[in-house]
Amino acid sequence: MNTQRAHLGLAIATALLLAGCGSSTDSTVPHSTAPAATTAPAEPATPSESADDFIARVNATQEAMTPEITSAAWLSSTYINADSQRVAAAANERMLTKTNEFIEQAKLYDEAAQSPATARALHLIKTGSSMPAPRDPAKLKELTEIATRMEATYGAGKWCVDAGDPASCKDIGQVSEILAATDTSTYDEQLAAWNGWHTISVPMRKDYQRFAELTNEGAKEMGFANTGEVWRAGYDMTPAEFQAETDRLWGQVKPLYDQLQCYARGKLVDKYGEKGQVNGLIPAHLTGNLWQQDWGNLWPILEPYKGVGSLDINSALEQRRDAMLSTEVNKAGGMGKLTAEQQVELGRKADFESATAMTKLAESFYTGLGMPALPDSFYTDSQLVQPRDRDVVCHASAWPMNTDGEVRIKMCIKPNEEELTTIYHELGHIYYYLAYKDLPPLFQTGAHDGFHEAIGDTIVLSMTPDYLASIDLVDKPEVSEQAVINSQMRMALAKVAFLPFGLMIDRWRWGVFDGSIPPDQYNAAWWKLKAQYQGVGPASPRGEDLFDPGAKYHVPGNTPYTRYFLSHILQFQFYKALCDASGHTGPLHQCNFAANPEAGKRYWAMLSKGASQPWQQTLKELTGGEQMDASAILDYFAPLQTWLQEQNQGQECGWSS
Ligand code: X8Z
Ligand code: ZN
Repeated sequence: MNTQRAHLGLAIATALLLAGCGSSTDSTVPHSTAPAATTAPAEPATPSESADDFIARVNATQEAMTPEITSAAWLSSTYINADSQRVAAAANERMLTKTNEFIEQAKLYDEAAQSPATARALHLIKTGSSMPAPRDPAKLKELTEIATRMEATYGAGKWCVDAGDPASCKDIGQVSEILAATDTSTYDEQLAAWNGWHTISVPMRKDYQRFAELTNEGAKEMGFANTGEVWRAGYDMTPAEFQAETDRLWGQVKPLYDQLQCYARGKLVDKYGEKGQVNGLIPAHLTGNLWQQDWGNLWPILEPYKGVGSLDINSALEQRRDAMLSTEVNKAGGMGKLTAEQQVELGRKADFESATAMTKLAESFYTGLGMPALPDSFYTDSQLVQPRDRDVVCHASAWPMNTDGEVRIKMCIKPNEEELTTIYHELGHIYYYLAYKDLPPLFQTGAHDGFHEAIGDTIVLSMTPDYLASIDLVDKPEVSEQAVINSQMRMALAKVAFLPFGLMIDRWRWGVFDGSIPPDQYNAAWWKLKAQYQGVGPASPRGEDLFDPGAKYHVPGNTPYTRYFLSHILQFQFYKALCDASGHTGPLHQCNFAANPEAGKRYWAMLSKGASQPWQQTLKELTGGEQMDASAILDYFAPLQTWLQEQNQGQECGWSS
């Protein structure tokens, strides 16, 4: 579910269930033994029920249904088996049916006079669906089966080097480790791992085609042209205006991305020779990341000034985990006293202690701003490390289990920098849930989904070298121009590299939903968009027998993705506003608002508004402006952009897609 709004299922999204990157009730449940829904759009609102009463009933229903639905979804994501899926399917089918019923009823009040709060709630009901479901019960059931199957296929996905030998199979964590080791894995090893992971999505191809047909049918019944239009309707502007907004924002940041692409490509060519590029494109398997969305693992190749201002957080986290293991081993009387099985157990214990310590570190940033401590149940009920005995969906997510502040995260944490920042990201969702938990359930979601994704990332921007030193993750930072460039590059490999990726995934899905990308061009269109936006290409042609979009979680998981692009613009706006509130003067990238009560107060005030008002108003209250705007990210990276331009002088930058 994920999704920001998903509320009563897929659709109403508003709230609950999916508000962050949460579960997937909406998208995953397999098939159901629940009572069949009726084809009728639901009982019409009776004349005796006013719009206010209708909204009160939706809120009460949401509050009542949420715990069971989220529990079922949680089980099916943390214990992938037929039973958990059956239970989740039944819950999901009930929820989808209810959602369709409420959407139909909400339309009956289009002309009625109503309070602003009721009008807002009605609007959210009609636009909050990420998986519009057909009314026909048989088709609704088929949709839930497909969605469940796709997510389970992804969650259990493995690349088996030798098809006959289960011991040769690698899960996403193991494949990612091969790609991440850009300084030790060879070109061919990275290529094999990348190709291997992209075999897991081949079986999803037919399912995705049918999924698009079925959700399009649901969208049309709701009064939209197709599913993509439903997704674009959730931004307090028309779908067409929203699309134009994303083009405008991309136009603002593209010159910065182009410089980074050019610099990275040059370094890859230095390392790999002509194999370091494909017609000006960066080879997809060489970026240290399965999807080329975060280039942080290219640090050994792209570090501007070797060793200046050590920012090796990975080593610090690994050392901490190893120290935890040593303590455990010593307590047990030394390694020599332990059986192989006991050694594995102690390793697991150290993994769990390390993951818990990393989570508490992230929590301390939020409490330092004056936000509440996480409830005890967060630590007892979250999944922090990957279980050994079963398949789970490892993709990180944050879950509101009810409408009253019971929250959890689901991750497979390892001791490295990428995972640490993901914890900060997930806690952003969690603190949003906690801040708006006293609003009516329909308003318990982000101002828009990009806000939800930006909360934790804004905190990550505040993790300057100074801050990292203050929590002993790096040595006292060096102050020099070279250190600034190194630190900016570290951030750009995560934030700037991401921008075109954040845009292209839904460019592809919008095209699938509106029919401009027909099924026999799924893969070709995917790579065309990757070339156009990211300047990335495959090492060898990818045919239509493959289904490369399915190898990225959010496609089988049906999580709209433009939210992350918006988040990467917005988080710099939030950061600037909180820096201003904390009294920061000087270059934006040097600001660290940790422990500043004024910043904390203003942030919490924004979070507490949830979706109770248009996002433009919420943005204005924090930043003073009503528009998403890239000037803050450009201001932040100004030193790096100048440096990149100098480095790239004489290079032929750019590519043709
Ligand atoms: O999916 C996520 C989060 C959960 S909302 C872990 N993110 C996107 C991704 O991994 O593709 C965070 C950044 C982008
Ligand atoms: Zn998220």
